[in-house]
Amino acid sequence: SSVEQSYIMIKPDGVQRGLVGEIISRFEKKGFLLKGLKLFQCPKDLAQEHYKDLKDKPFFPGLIEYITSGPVVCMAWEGVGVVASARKLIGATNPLQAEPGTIRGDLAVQTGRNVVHGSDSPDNGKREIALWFKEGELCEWESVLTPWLIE
Ligand code: DAT
Ligand code: MG
Repeated sequence: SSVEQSYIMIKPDGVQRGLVGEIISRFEKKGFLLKGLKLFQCPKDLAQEHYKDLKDKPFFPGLIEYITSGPVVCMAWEGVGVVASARKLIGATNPLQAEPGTIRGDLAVQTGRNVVHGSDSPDNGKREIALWFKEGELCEWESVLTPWLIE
C-alpha cells in the first residue's frame, strides 16, 4: 500500500451521542495522521453531492435528512493503506453485522444511524476531502512518531 488519504466523518448521531473523542481516538491509536478536522453543519446540496451514487435508492431522502440533521465532524486522515484500513476499523455498513471491535460493531445498532463514514477508495478519498474541505483548511505537517510507525 502507498500513502493515501481517507475522508472520515462522524455523523450527527455520533456527535449527539458524545462519541467524537472515542471515534477520533481509534484512528489516532492506529497510527494514522490527522490532516484536517472541523465541526460542520452540512448543507443539503453538499450531502446530496457526497452521496450522489445513492441518489436513486429508496433511503436517499432519509439519508440526506439524517446527515444534515446536526453537526458532523469532518476529518482527513493520511497514512499507508489508510482507506482500506479505516473501512476495517469502521466495520460493516449494517452495525448488527459489524464485528465487535469495530466502531459500528461496538457503538451502533442500525444502518441508518451508523455513526461514521469512511471513503471506499483512494480516489473517493481525494474527491470527498476536496468536497468537504476548503483551500487552507488542511494542515501540512509530519508527526515525530512516523519513524516509529513506518520503517
Ligand atoms: P458505507 O457507509 O458503509 O460506505 P454505503 O456507501 O453503501 O455504506 O451507504 C452509505 C450510507 O447510506 C450508509 O452508511 C448508511 C446509508 N445506507 C446504506 N444502505 C442503507 C439501507 N439499506 N437503508 C438505510 N440506509 C442505508
Ligand atoms: Mg460508502
